[in-house]
This record gives sequence, structure tokens and C-alpha cells, in this order.
Amino acid sequence: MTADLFESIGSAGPAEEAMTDGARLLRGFARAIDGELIAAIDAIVAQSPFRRMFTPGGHQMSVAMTNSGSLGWVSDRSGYRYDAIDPTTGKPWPAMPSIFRKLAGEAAAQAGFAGFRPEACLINRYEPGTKLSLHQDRDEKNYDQPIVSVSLGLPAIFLWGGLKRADKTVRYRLGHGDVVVWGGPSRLVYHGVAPLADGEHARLGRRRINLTFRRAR
Ligand code: MD3
Ligand code: FE
Repeated sequence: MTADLFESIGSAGPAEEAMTDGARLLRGFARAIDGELIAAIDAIVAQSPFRRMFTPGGHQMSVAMTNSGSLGWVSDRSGYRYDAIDPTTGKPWPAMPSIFRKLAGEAAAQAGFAGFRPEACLINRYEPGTKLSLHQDRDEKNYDQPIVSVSLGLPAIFLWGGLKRADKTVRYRLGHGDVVVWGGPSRLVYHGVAPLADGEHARLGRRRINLTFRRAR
């Protein structure tokens, strides 16, 4: 992985070059297929609705979530895990649409991870004020596999820290259609999302939706 991290198609600001090794920002990579992505999300949400899960500590998350794929990320009082069954519906999560697989595979390949075949797509919904506290993603079995993230709708300030929670964070703006591939040395970095600023997006209104594609097992 190259050191000119967050190398971007389009606009690479000076802050982007200062980022940690192992992540790659593909600015606007998903923009041309945004309508198809939003239609696919609507179909998933019609089967497995957005819900605000509880953390093992008993706090309700402000981000609303659902999943598609053979496994979905869930959190409740007993912990965080990947499960084939949606606990809200008692049924399997909706299948991962082929447009999702194709996008995730192409983005990963572009960032140097050929053959990425995610089995889980976590769908996060942010409304004004919604935030995601600093955390690591460590519920997956294999940290050699990257995570691909797709941002849609209102822009968010993404917080990017280090391998320790107390490490200082830098901020990046992730906008509609931006795709980030996180792997290698960046895979276990602490990260989060600042409270979403209010606004109106032409396609999604007062919302931001983020897709994260993972290999969970
Ligand atoms: C860096 N989601 O779902 S996406 C998450 O915008 C999550 O909804 C955020 O963090 C969101 O766990 C951030 C970008 C992202 C996703 C996974 C990562 C960055 C990551 C895993 C490791 C390092
Ligand atoms: Fe995360």
C-alpha cells in the first residue's frame, strides 16, 4: 500500500495526503450508479427495516441500521456479532443486490484488493445530529480483508484516529458517491462520524446513508 494515502480521483487536498497508510479514497466512485443504489436500499429496507440497536452497555445507538447479505452485523445486550437472521423479522437478511457486489469488488480491486467478495453489507442511516462514537471494527474474523465504505446523501465529517483510542483524530469530509477502501495498516484504526449537520440532499433529503461491505468470517 502506498504512503500517499487517501489518494483521490479528482481532488486530493493536502490534509488527505497526511493520512495513515492503508486507506484509499475513491471520490465520486459510486456517483454514476446512485439511483440504482438508492432503489436497492429502498427494497432492502422494505424487507428489513432500519432500527436503532442497543450496545452491550445498554445505550441505544443514534445511527439506525439494517443489513443485506448472508450475514448482518447486530448489537444487543449480549454483544456484537454477525448473524444470518434479522432479529427484528426472524428471517434471513435480504440478499445482497448484484449492483452492491459489483461496486464493492471493483472499488476493492482499484485499491489493490483483487477478489474481494463481501458477504455482509451493513447499511447505516444518519439524520441531523446522529453520530457514531470512536470505535474499532473488530467483530470480523479476518483482518486481512478490507472494508469498503460507500457514502450517499448529506456529507459527513469522518473522524480518523490511530491504533489507540486516545490518539489524535483528523477529519475528512465524505460526500455523496465517495467510496473508501480500508485495509492493511488502516484496518484497526479508531474511527467515527461527527454529529451530522442538517441540510437537504437532492436524492436523499435530510439523510446520509453509508454502506459498509465486509468479509465477516
Ligand atoms: C476504518 N461506519 O459501520 S464508514 C461502521 O460512516 C462505521 O457509517 C461509518 O464506522 C459510517 O463501523 C464509517 C468508513 C469506515 C468503515 C469501516 C472502517 C472506516 C473504517 C473499518 C476500519 C477502519
Ligand atoms: Fe466502523
